[in-house]
Amino acid sequence: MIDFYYNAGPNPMKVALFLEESGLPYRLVPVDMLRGEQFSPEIVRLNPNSKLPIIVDDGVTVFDSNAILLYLAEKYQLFLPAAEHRGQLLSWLMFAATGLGPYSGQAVHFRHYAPAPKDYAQQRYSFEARRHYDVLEAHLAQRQWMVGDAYSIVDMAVWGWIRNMDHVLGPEARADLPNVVRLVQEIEAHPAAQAAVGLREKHSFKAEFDDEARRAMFRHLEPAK
Ligand SMILES: N[C@@H](CCC(=O)N[C@@H](CS)C(=O)NCC(=O)O)C(=O)O
Repeated sequence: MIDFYYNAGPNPMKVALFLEESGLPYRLVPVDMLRGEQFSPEIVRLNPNSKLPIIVDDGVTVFDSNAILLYLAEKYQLFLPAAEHRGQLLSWLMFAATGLGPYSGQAVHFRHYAPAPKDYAQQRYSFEARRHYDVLEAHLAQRQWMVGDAYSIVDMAVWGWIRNMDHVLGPEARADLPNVVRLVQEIEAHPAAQAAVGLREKHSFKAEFDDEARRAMFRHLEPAK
């Protein structure tokens, strides 16, 4: 049995999609990040970086969404591109892990949450996030799926973020990214994607971005001790 520590954020959603697509049995463990539950001793023991997702699979702990996708795909031999595409698999997974995800996350922060003055930072992160989506657009203009000729964990890894493109880049970006939009639509036609997105309804995650949430999410604003 797999314990899946999650919330409805882009990174946990990639793993939710894999679990739903695979049909593997799993148990949901909700972690409410706006209440700061990611800093509890239990979570820190599993992931010293205090972030989600985390899985515990028969006693084996794995954190970081792209590591989890690779671990599950290899262990259960599911959604792995053919061996000849190994180089592309690793390259695009790392692109998602080190570029698409972090730049999208920072673009969201500066677009929607950061206090002024923020023009320089917003411009920098919006530009870099958009650049990553443009790389995806050019890549997907040539092929149906991210790697090889079949749906794989790389599509799941990018889906977590590209499904939120309006929030990351602004809704106007869609018109320039038809192939990125197409991939989102293709994946979201799967019942597994609908099930993954629907998981959040099973728990009453905090929605209000109040002082408690700000303390949990913006720890850099706390006065130095
Ligand atoms: N590199 C990590 C990033 C994980 C991450 O940032 N997760 C967010 C949810 S999408 C989180 O747990 N945030 C809590 C926090 O920043 O305190 C991954 O891909 O899993």
